[in-house]
Amino acid sequence: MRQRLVMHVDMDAFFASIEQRDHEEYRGKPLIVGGLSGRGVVSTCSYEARRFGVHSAMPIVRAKRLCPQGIFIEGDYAHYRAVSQAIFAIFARYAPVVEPLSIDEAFLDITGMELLMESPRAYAEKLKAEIREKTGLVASVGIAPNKFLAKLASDLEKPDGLVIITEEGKQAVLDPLPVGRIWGVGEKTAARLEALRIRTIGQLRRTPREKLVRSLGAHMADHLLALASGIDARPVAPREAAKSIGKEVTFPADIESVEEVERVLLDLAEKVGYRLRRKGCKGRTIQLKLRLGDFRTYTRSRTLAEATCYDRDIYETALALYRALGVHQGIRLLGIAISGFDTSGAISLFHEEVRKENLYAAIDSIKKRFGEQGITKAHLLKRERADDGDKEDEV
Ligand code: TTP
Ligand code: MG
Repeated sequence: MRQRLVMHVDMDAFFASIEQRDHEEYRGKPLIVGGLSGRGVVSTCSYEARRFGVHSAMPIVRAKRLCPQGIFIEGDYAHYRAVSQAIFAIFARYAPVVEPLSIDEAFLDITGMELLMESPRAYAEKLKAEIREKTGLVASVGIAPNKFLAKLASDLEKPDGLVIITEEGKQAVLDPLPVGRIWGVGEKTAARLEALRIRTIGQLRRTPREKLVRSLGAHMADHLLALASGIDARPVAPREAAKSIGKEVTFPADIESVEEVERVLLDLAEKVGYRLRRKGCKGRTIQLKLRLGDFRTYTRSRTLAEATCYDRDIYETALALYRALGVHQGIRLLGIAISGFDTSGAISLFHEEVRKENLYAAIDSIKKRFGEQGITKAHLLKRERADDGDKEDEV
């Protein structure tokens, strides 16, 4: 197979850098962007603030203790989204295929573009310079033969980084790093590996497959061994706008009570809402799916007057649909999906909207850091059930 060339670009201290660009008085200072209410969390902070130990998803209260001289601001998410669009417009001119990962980062497949570049390094320097010129912001770039290594590379010399990992050099870079640097290794997997005394990627790579399979299962073991060897065949794939976003769950034993249905719907609504907000979109049509033990399946939907991305709206609509259906027993599967996306992306400036956006931004910040279980109603954590995963219908 021809060697690929993948570039990963990630903006440095994105929200904070935008604010420092726009406000001279913030430059060179520890600046913290986040929800300022009592229970708010840090969205991000300038590198000056990171020296005090402040980081994303930390409670604001703690950030204030660590860095009392810091400047604390709420942030303007609509503004950050607009800047993000300008950056993605630049990306689009540097690669035929761009895969957005979040508001400030993307993979660019630059395989076969040698004619356009003196060298991969010169190409990345040109891109960084153009971003700086057009937006006044600094990006870190990683280039490697695959996505995993490219993402790792962009992070190695942040801020203002530019790191190239080659096929020949990859093992030397990977081996000393802690296993937590592998994309997808969260606290749980890291703890399992720690129990096997595997701390570095090098140790992981040299562990017999069977030993890993016993602890993590074949699927995870193979996945980790490949990444530890710097192998990752996942293609850079553009994300088409999804037509619908949904989540459904199948229960190990059919559920029999209305209370239980309500709890599950709340959980599903929170998950769907979170994913909508991460994509920065709102939907108007909410669909409920319900399957009985005998596989009879019902779907019901309702279109709201206004598009939403809020858990409460999604939950209340799904609940109303469920109540109207009048089926209360022997439920095998429940799902919620939302479609009819609002493409304008316009954000209402009414106070109530802003307050809600900030509240949900704070919730999402925690979820992004700790996974979707980061914030959820405590009683949901007690439930054991099979999760059918995310559903996203590509156009
Ligand atoms: P990141 O790229 O993770 O962080 P960053 O750009 O601020 O800093 P770095 O130089 O380390 O890349 O996230 C991009 C933006 O997403 C960030 O500026 C704010 C937002 N964000 C949150 O709102 N909450 C979070 O928990 C995280 C991690 C990011
Ligand atoms: Mg970033």
